[in-house]
Amino acid sequence: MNSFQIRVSDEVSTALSQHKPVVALESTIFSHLGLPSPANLEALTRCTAALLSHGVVPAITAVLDGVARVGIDESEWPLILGPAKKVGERELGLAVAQRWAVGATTVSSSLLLAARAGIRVFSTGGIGGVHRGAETSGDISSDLGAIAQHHVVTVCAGAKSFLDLPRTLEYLETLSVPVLGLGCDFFPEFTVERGDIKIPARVETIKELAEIVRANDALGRNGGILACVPVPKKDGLLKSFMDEITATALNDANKQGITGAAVTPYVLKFIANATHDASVKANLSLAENNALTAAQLAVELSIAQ
Ligand code: PSU
Ligand code: MN
Repeated sequence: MNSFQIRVSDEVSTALSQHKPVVALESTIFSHLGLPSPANLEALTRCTAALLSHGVVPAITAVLDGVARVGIDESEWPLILGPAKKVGERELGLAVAQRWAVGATTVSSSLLLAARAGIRVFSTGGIGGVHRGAETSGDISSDLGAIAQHHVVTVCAGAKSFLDLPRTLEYLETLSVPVLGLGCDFFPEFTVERGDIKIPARVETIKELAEIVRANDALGRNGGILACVPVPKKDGLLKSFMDEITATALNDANKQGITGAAVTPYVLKFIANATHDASVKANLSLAENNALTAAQLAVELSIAQ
């Protein structure tokens, strides 16, 4: 027998055994791959505080010293804030077997870890999706398959606006993922103040969202659900402004020959520089807001148990 197993922190496992609310968080967004320093620490602090303010236990996922972890405490935060290797779901086994020092988990690997630990709600910024030009590059984030597969609700501000959003939504439909807009008619576009693609379904309240989660459970659907919340209005960026910057960023990535897993971190960084960090401010705001929403959902689901 090998000893490859997921290490769930005492705090998280106690909360789960007592049916207390727990929300999983990924670590890529908090690493240098997702946000520049010191905004990454601010994001981690604000997201964690948002969960704690609702009495929810944060369960940050990561690979540390070759161990897949669910729930890391504050003394270990510096590890994920520093240099890290991106760990999608397919890299998890690799990172464990090869004992990677610090693996930053993406949406897909976090969902696997959350599901194995028995956590029902996961919060992130914007999910990955179908990249523009995917018809030739074939670049489709493994986030989508993982959202469909794992029995976890992902709370997000839609998908990153530099993706091909209509195709991302089509793909989610193909995978049979319920896509719900909380108080919004349009699929949120990450840091953009208002999207313009109609969302498949709108819900008004957290209670309604929880009811949909329970109905899916009762029907024996074992996959995930995508709950979308727009970036708070005061921090959202203008669509026309972002469209222009995105076009330049993608052009630049293309010219530099950036492909595969490197595309998302490269484009995020380019946009942060080009917007003089307004995109970073929006990213922090939406990540915190998603954590607040996820916290409310986790509380609602835990009450009904
Ligand atoms: N959203 C952010 N920042 C990020 C990401 C998403 O605001 O860094 C990361 C997430 O970890 C997501 C990943 O799972 O990008 C998707 O990468 P790719 O497109 O290579 O699958
Ligand atoms: Mn990709």
